[in-house]
Amino acid sequence: MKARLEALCKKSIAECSYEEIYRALMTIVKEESKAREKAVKGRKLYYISAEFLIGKLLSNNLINLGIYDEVDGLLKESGKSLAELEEIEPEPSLGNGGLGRLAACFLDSLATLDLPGDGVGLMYHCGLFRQNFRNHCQNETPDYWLDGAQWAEDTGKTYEVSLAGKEYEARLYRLDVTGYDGRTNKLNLFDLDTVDEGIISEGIQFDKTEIDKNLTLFLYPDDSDDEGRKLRIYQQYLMVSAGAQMILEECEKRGCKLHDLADYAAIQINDTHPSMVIPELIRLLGEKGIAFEEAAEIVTKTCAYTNHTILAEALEKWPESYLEEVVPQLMPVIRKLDEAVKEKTDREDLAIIDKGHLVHMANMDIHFTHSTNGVAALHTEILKESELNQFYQLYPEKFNNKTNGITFRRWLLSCNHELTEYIESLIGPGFKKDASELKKLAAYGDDQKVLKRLMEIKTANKKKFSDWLFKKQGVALKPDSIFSIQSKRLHEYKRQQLNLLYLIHQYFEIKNGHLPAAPITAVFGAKAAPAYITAKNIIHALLTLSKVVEKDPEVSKWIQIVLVENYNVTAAEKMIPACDLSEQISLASKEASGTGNMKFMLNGAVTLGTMDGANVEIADCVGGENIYIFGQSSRQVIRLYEKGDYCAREWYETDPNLRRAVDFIDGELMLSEGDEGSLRSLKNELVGKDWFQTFPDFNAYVVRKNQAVTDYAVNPEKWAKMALLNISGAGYFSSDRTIAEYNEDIWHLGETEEVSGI
Ligand code: 26Y
Repeated sequence: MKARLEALCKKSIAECSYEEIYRALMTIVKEESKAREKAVKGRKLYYISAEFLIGKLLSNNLINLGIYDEVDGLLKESGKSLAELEEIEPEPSLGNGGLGRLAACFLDSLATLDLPGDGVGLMYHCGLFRQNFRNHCQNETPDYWLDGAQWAEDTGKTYEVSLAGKEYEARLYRLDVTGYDGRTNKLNLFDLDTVDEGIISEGIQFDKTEIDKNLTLFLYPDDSDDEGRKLRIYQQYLMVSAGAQMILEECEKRGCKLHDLADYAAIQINDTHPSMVIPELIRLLGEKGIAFEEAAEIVTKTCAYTNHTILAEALEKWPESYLEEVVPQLMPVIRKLDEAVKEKTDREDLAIIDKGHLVHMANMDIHFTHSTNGVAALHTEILKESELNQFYQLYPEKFNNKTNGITFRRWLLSCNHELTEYIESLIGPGFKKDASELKKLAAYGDDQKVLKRLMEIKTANKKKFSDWLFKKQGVALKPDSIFSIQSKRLHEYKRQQLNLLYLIHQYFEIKNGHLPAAPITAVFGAKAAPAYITAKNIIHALLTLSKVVEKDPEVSKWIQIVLVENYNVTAAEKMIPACDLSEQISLASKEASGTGNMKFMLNGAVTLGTMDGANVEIADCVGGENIYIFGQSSRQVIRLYEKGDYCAREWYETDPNLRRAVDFIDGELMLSEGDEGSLRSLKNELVGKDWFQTFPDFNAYVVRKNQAVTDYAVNPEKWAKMALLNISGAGYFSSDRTIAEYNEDIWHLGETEEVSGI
């Protein structure tokens, strides 16, 4: 390895700059990955997704290729460190949140399990915006992550895509996805050569009509106007049309007669963003001489759909007129699909095109795929019993659950070396390939030596995170305080505002001499969608409160509030190992699964959460005594919505503690630091609406969180044991398990199946 590196750099490692070492290692990784490519037999998966939140690639690839320790040692010998080397790698900006990170974990697990499965998506030039804070507000700037050496390679292949009647060339870029001791699969990303970062001005503004220049600039461009919404359709179609052509081409190369497409390809549609792949495939099969009915059947057998939300606003519905303008070639197909449905049933809520001429993408997915899955047990139950009940009645056999998972390579082995090593010293290395072996850790639940060491590792990780944050943001943290962390997209349903209310409540308690059992460090990581005003107001309130607290020496002894700027995978890798209390406080029924919750538990944090999404299964795995659950149940929440008589103002008027906290938001102190309009409007939103029912859960949250803080402070052995049992109970949440289930129930990769009935 040493010789290879030095040959590439043409000098000794000690003499190389980090940039030179990085490029040389990239070359070596690419060569090693190539050696693990395998021919595909039978069915291959294509996971189509608008997001792939893959994170930095170097270290993860070194781990998966089994050469991390060797490289680490070599660098150390020359007075260099892998940790510093990692700093120079830009994080790919190809995703936003859980859905994108899930796609990345899935690619890792597919390759690790030696299953043939590629990703298909878009090569965004700036992806998701970069976040910074100014005047206690979120600002957005473009993230030019493509500058510098690239993992993705230009394949030289292009596909013609017709958008609004004009022809464009989609160029295919490819990057390797190598599994842990596994094969190499590919992530396929499309782009247009004509896209021009030069048209970006004033933050992340650009001309939305110049499609050839703007098409792949940003992920989720602002859709608050018609042009923005159409741009989303342009993007989606570029992805699915180029993707569908690539899939058909690959299958035909492997000898597939397109009548047998389902024997060669399984296509997983990640939420509704890639849904147009259904009519696009039918259209392409039609061009190759396959009649509509058969084409629709083939596509139904090939495709499967994953639902990630029950929030109505995230279930895409496009006006027929937009589709007619951007993808006129698809409309005849979509109308035929709609007619086929209408022949079967006249229920309006099952239609693809509704009376208001909106095309319901999720409806098309459920009718014309063979599988619809939710992403956690509770979520799937809610889909079957309420949100999609009409579909469940029609196609009970299509519905199934696939509880999400995370790859332990990135979220333990790579981000928490100390803990990994220590676990290995206790139970051996088997857990790295078979996560269920983590269970063996439970045997150490009463071993004081082990518990003590576990807490030492946690403290070391808190220090590391604190040092990193100090370098980045100039903020110093107290490692002996309890680190409560809420990191996830900023959204009202996730209820960062409930955490805000708790912190204000604590402010008053401290002022009144009721001190918490331990000092609390409340850490947030969250980006708000640029057009989502309430989300931005919540960020503003948190930043303002952070300043108010900081300025008050009496309170700042006990509470510190920190928002990590530009929260992304890299930041998460620092934050998660440092967490004591994992905040998973969404309104029950609203968080489909959550995956951060799994990452935190795996790294020895204890969850404070509602019975929502995968929290329910986490509680199952660790037992009720090792998790802090609070709040209304999903049943209660759903009933309250059905009755429609939730009145936030009543809660506000009858609960003095709550009222005190809410009034503080636009009280004198906050106004002395923050913006009146923004703070007022947040308060009004809460008192006048509180659509995600923070008020009914407020008291339970305060009580439960204080209980956790007290346990942490007065009963450290109990806390350490809970942490240990959380790690040992995390095995179920490996994405290897999830992918094995998808494969078993939906994909059957690498097998050929007799085609019948077509
Ligand atoms: C187009 C727009 C409306 C939109 C943009 C992004 C819609 C949805 C999304 C992203 C959704 C997302 O990240 N969902 C999360 O998926 C995770 C993986 O299944 C879940 O764990 C998490 O609960 C869910 O919020």
